[in-house]
Amino acid sequence: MRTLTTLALVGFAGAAMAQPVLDGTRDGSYNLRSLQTVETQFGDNFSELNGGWAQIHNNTLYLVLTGNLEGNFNKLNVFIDSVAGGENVITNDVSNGGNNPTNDGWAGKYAGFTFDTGFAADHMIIMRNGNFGGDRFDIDFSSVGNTTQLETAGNVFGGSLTGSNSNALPFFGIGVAFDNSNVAGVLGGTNAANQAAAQAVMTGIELAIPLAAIGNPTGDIKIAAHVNGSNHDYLSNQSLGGFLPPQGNLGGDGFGNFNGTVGQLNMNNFGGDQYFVAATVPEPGTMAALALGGLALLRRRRR
Ligand SMILES: [Ca+2]
Ligand SMILES: [Ca+2]
Ligand SMILES: [Ca+2]
Repeated sequence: MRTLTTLALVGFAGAAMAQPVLDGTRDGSYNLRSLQTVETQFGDNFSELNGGWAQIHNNTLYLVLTGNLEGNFNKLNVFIDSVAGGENVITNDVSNGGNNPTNDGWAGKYAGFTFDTGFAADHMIIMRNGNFGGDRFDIDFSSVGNTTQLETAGNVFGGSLTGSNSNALPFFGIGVAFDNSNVAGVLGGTNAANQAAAQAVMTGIELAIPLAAIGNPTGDIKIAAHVNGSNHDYLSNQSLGGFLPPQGNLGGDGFGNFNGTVGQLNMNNFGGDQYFVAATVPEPGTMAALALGGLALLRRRRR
C-alpha cells in the first residue's frame, strides 16, 4: 500500500512541477526521449544533436534538443506528428503542385522525402542562425500537408545568435531559447556516438509549444529532428531518432552527395526509427480516472 500511495503522490508532484525555465538548458524535470547514435559529420560542437528531452507542463510541450547549431544558417528542422493525417511523404509547396506552405523554400527541397512508416508530419519548425545584417536567430512554424498555419519571425533574440524569447511566435505562443555553449557530447565522425557523453549535454535548443498550436493532441507526440544544410538540400547525419552507425552525412542521395534535393531520401531504407516519441498525452477520461484513483488512495492512507 505504501508503494502505491508513494506512486500516486509522485504522480501528483509531477503534474505540479515548476514551469521549466526557457533558457536553452534542460531542467531536471525533463525526460530523456532520444539519444544520438552516431558522431556528427556536420562539425563537432558546430552542429550536433546529442539528445531529445521533453515534458508537458501547463498544456505546453517543452522540448530540448541538446547540442549545437552552426551560425551559418544551417537548418534545424523539427517535424511534429501530433494528430491523425499529415504527410508521411512530403509534398511540394502549393505553388508547385503540393500541399505545403512556401516559407523558407523547405517543401520544394523536401518534396518526395519519406519518413519512417508510423510518422506522418502535421507541423514543422525551422530554426536557423547566422550573421546577415547583424547576428540573428530566425524561427518558422508551419502546418504540414496544408497551409492553414504559418508564422515566421526573424531576429528573435534581438541581435544575437543565442538567447531566449518565450513569445518568439506570438500568434501561436511558441517560445524558443538557444544556448550554444556545448563543447562536449558526441565527437566528429561517422561511427557510433558515445551515448554517455551525449546524455550528459545540458544545453542546446529549447522549445515551448502550446498543445493548442499542434492540434490539442491526445496520445503520442512524435518528433523527427534533422540538421540540414542552409538550403534544406543536404541532410546531415544528425537526426533524432538517430541513424545506425556507421553513418555519414546523407546529402541528397543518402551517400553524402549533393543533388539539390532531399526528396529522394526514404527513412525506411535506414535502420532504426528516425523519429521518437517526445510525450504521450493521456485521454481526458484517463486523466480524470487517474486523479480519482490517486485521491482514493490518499484518503485511504489518511484513515
Ligand atoms: Ca500526423
Ligand atoms: Ca561534440
Ligand atoms: Ca528508418
